[in-house]
Amino acid sequence: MYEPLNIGHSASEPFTDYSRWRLLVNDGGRHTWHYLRTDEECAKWPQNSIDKFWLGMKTNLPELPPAQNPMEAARNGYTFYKNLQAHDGHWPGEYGGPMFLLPGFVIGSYVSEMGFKDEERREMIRYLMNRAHPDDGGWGIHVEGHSTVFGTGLNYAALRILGVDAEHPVCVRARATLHKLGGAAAIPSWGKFWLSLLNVYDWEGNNPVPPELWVLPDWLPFHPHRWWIHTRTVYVPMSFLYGVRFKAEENDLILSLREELYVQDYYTIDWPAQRNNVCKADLYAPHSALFDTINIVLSAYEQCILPPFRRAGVEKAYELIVLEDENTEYQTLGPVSKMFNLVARAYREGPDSYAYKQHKLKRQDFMWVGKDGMMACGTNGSQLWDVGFITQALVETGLAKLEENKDSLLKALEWLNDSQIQQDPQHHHTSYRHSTKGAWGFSTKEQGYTVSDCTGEGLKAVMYLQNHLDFTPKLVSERRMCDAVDLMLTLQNPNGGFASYELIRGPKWLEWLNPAEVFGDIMTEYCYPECTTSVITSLAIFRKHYPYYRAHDIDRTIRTAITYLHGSQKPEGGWVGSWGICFTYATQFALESLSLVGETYETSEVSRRACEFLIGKQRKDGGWGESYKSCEQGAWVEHAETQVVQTCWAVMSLMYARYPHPEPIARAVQMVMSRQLPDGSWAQEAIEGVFNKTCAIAYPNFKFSFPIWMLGKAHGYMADLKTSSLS
Ligand code: LAN
Repeated sequence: MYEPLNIGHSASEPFTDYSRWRLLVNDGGRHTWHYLRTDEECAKWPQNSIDKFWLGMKTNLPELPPAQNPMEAARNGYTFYKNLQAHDGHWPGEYGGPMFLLPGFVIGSYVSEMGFKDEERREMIRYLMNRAHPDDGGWGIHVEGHSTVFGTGLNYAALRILGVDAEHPVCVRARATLHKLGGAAAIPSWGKFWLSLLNVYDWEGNNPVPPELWVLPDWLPFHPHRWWIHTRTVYVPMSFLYGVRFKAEENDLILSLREELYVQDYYTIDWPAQRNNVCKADLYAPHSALFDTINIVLSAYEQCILPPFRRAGVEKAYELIVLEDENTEYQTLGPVSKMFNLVARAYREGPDSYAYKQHKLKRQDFMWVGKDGMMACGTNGSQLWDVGFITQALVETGLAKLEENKDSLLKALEWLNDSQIQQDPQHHHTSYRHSTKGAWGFSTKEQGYTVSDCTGEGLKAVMYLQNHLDFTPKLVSERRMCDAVDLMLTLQNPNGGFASYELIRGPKWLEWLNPAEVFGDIMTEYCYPECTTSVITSLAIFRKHYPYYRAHDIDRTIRTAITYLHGSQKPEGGWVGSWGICFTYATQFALESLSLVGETYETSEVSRRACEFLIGKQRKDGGWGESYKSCEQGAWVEHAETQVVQTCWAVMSLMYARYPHPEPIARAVQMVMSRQLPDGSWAQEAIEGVFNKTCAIAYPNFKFSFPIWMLGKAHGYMADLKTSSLS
C-alpha cells in the first residue's frame, strides 16, 4: 500500500514541516491533527500556542516575574497553562505511553486497506525510531519499559508496513533484538492475534477464542458480559475475527515478514506448539493450570466445531460489534477494540460502507503528533480528567477569583456542561452496558462510557465552579447533578468500594482465565481507592449543597466506602495505585477520603500511619520519586530521579491529613518551585500513569494541574500552621 521510503538514519529532526501541523478541536472536545499543505491554508489558520507546545516548538510565551512564594508560583503556573486551553474550554493533551497501540493502528489499517496520509506515516516512522530502546533497538510494552517480543515484534512489523526497508539500520537492530529474544513465535497472545490477522502467524498458533461464549446463557458465572469491560470489548471482535479466521491476502511484504520475524523457517514451525510459547521477557501473568486445561478442551472442540453453533456465535459477536460502534459514534471504548472493530466492519461491509468511513474518520481521534513524531493514544484523549483537576485546583487555591482567570473558568464550565452524558446508551441492555445518564466519561461525551471517578471529578468540578464562585452561571441544573449522584449510587459494590466503569460482575476466579500474559488483574472489575475517593468526595460535597437529596443513601455509601478504604491500606501505611504511579498517587486519594470524615493525622491511626509512610520516603532534596515498577510489584520502588508530580501528590496527602509539621512540606514546596521554568511551566519528567499493572501511560497535563494545586494549597496551609503554632 505504501511506496518504500528512503529514510535517513537520524530521527531527531522532523520528517515533515512542523510549522504545518494544526490541532483541530471540535464537536465536544474531539481533537485531531491536520497537516496543511499550502501557504495559504497556513496563513488562514495560524499555529497557536497549543499546537506549538505539544509539537515541542518554542511557544515564545513571556518570562514571568520570579515567584516569591508558593502562591505566586501557582499563579505563574496557571498564567502559562491558560495558554494551552482550547477555545471550547478543555485542555487537549497527548495520551501516549503504551507501545502496543500504534502497531494495532498500522496493522489493522493495512489489512483493511485504509491508508494513512504520507505525512502521518512519516511521523509514525519517526516516532518508532525515536522510541526504539537506546540499548538494543527494540521496543517494550510502554515507552519506559525493557524490550519485549510483544513490543519489538509488533513495532517491527509496523515499521515495515509503513515502508521502511528491512536493511535500514533501525530494522536491522530491532530484528537482531527480536531474534535474540527468540523471535516472533514467542510473542504473547495479543501479538499472535495481530500477526495472524496480518497473515504472518498461523491461526493454529493461537489458543482458541470461541465466539460461542456469547450465545451461552447470561447467568453463567464466566459469561463474557461479566468480564472487565476492556477485556470483553476486545474479546468481542477478537472472537469474531477468530471465528472467521480473517487473514490478509499474501503479498511480497507478508512473505518477507515471514522470513524476517522468526529465527526458524516459517514453513516448518510447529504452530500448535506455539500457543503457550511466551518469551520470559514478556511474561507478567503466566497461564493458570485451569486456563491451559480449558485450552486443551477448546482446541479439541476446534477440530469438530458445530457449524450452526459457531455461526450463531460469530453473528452474535458481529451484532455486539455494531452495537458498540453505534453506542460510541465509532469511537469505541478504547484503542485496541477500536482497531479490531474496524477490521471486522471492513471485512464484513467493505470500503464503501458507512461503517468503514466512520471508523476511518474516528481513527484520527486516537492519533497524536508530539515532538518525537506521531503516536497512538490510550483513549481519544483525557479531556474530562484534565478539566476536572485544574478547575478544582483553581477554586481551592483561590486563583479562580482573580479577574485574569474568570474567562478561562467560564469556558471550562461550558465544556463540563456540554460533556455530561444525559441519556442511557442507545443500545443499553442488548450491549450489556451500565447506565450512563448523568455520567461524565474520561474523554468526551461522544465516547459515552460512564467512569465512576470521572463522574465524581466532573460533578465536583461543576459544583466548585457553580456553587463556590459568584460569577458563574448555573449551567448544569440541580436535576442533572442529582442524575450524576443517582448514577454513582448504583456503582457501589457490596464491600463499599467503587470499581472503574461498572459493578464487579464476575467472580474473582475469572482471573485464572486471563489470556493476555502481559497484564495483571484484567478479567473482572476490582475496587480501587482512587475511584472510591472521587465518588465519595463528590457525594460529600453534594450533600453539603443539597442536604435533602437521598441523604440517607449518601451517608450510608460514604460510611461503607470508608470501611473499604481502611481495609485496603497496606500494612506499611500506603495504598497501591492502579491508575497512577503508585503509592503516592493512591495515598493522596485515600487521605482525601479520610479527611472528609474527620480522620486526620491527629485523630486517626490509619491516617497517621499513611503520613509516616510518606515521610519515610521523602528524599534529601525534599521531593518524592517512585518508579512505575511499584505498580508491577505492589511494593515501593524508588525512581532514580525526584518527580515533581509525585512530590505534589505526597504533599497533597499530607495536607489532607492535616500533617502538623511544616518542615517536610516547606522543603517539598521549595523543590517544586525550584523546578519551575521562567515562563511558569514545568518540564516533562517521568511518565505519570499506569494500567493493568504493567503498562505505563502519560498524563502530561498533570505537571501543570498538580503543582498549581499543591503550591496554592500549601501557601495557605503553611500560613495556618504558623498561626496555630503561635496561638
Ligand atoms: C484508563 C484511563 C483513565 C482511567 C482512570 C479514570 C484514571 C481510572 O481512575 C479508571 C480507569 C480509566 C478510565 C482507564 C481504564 C483503562 C484504560 C482505558 C486507561 C488506562 C487508558 C488506556 C486503558 C486501556 C485499557 C488501554 C487499551 C488496552 C487494553 C488492554 C484494552
